[in-house]
Amino acid sequence: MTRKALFPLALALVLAAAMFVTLTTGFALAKTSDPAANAGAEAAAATLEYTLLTGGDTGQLVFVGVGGDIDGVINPTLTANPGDVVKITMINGDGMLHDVVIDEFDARTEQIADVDAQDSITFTVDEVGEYVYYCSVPGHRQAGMWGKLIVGTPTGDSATGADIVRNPADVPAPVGDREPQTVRVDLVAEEVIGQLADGTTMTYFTFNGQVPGPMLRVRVGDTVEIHLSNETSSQFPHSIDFHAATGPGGGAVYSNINPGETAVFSFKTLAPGLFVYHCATPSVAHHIASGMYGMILVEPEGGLDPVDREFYVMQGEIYTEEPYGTQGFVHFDHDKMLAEAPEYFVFNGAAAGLTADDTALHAAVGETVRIFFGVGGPNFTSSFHVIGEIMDRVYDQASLTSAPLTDVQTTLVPPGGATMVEFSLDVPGRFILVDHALSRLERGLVGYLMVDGDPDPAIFGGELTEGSGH
Ligand SMILES: [Cu+2]
Repeated sequence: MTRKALFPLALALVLAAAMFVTLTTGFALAKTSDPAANAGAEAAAATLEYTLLTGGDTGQLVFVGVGGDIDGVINPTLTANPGDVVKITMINGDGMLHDVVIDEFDARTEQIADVDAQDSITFTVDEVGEYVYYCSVPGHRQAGMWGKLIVGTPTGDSATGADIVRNPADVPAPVGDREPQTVRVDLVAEEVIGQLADGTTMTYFTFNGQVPGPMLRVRVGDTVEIHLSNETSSQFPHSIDFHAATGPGGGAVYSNINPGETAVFSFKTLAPGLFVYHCATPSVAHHIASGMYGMILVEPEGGLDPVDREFYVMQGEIYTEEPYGTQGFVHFDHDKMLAEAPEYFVFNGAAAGLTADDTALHAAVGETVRIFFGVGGPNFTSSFHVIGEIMDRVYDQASLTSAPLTDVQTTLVPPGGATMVEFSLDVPGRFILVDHALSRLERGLVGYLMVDGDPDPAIFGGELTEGSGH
């Protein structure tokens, strides 16, 4: 009890000490213009300083940033520019044995276990890249004591990350007419630095490395056996909630797992439909905004009518500290998320994600198209619309047991909801998928349906007037 009561005070003292150290070092920096004074004075050469406190008051095996932009941030991402001399000071805040190591720079503090004891590493970063700092005491990195040092991706420099956009044609084959069975599904929670836009990257939380997670396809009456693993390298716990499941949390009660763990649970599909699944680990909205959502199609008995092309598209919002269009690595902004003020709106995870030739939807005149469309969100309802098309059939709210709406221009899809739309293609050209709340188009929400074939002037014809611009 006493120890607990004293702890915040101890922490305050540590923080004060850390600030004092930073201040005095700052003075030292200012004063050491005499080269002789630099001899053996490593700290004075540092152009960038960070302080990390072990544990802090979190009760977890983590580093907590002290001072500046990283103050209070768990496992903060440290940034530097090539040529910087970086000093990282570790202060022991929990009385357990720890160190800070960055392999690439051969930088390693002493291992210290005394509360308030500290040590630092100073090294020069030359190469642009992403590095990991971690505690090398056995088990500590796995338990969560690691973070990133990113060199050379500040605002203004473009960045490249993993391609996280799921191809909209990545749809499983129809189930069709078969008896119910047990279907095993393996999912992996993966945290990746992915390409948000041209020259812009961010940390995504994904199922199986892409956004949305894989489309799953079963029939009503099937038992779905989920094996969810959380990668060892993850920094957060993750879980999964299936809207297709009947039971508390949609499965989240069985699946909240730490890095390195695997959960297994099953549910029976009692109703057909197109259902969203998503991570349900708090802050749930943060995990969803980072890309952790997907859909499962539960086909009715006998399956769906065949069509020529099926596509899988999901909409989401992304909340970053940096304004829309900023180059480089951008950071998640919790306040903007609570204010529901996103910087980006995305189809399949990235700004303009479905406009490249290899990620656009492709079809031909005379074909029938079915789009499985859902909203991961977390917050914004979509007014889903395909510019230049009329949807022949809309399975409103993704209900497959109701008759579809016919001849629809725009359909509403709420967060955590879906729709199934079908239409035939009469003329060629580029048809544009949007949310008809069109401000969002200017924040990245756009996809192309490219249709090949011969024009039919009886359906759509005319002449481009000279000077009309387009
Ligand atoms: Cu998660």
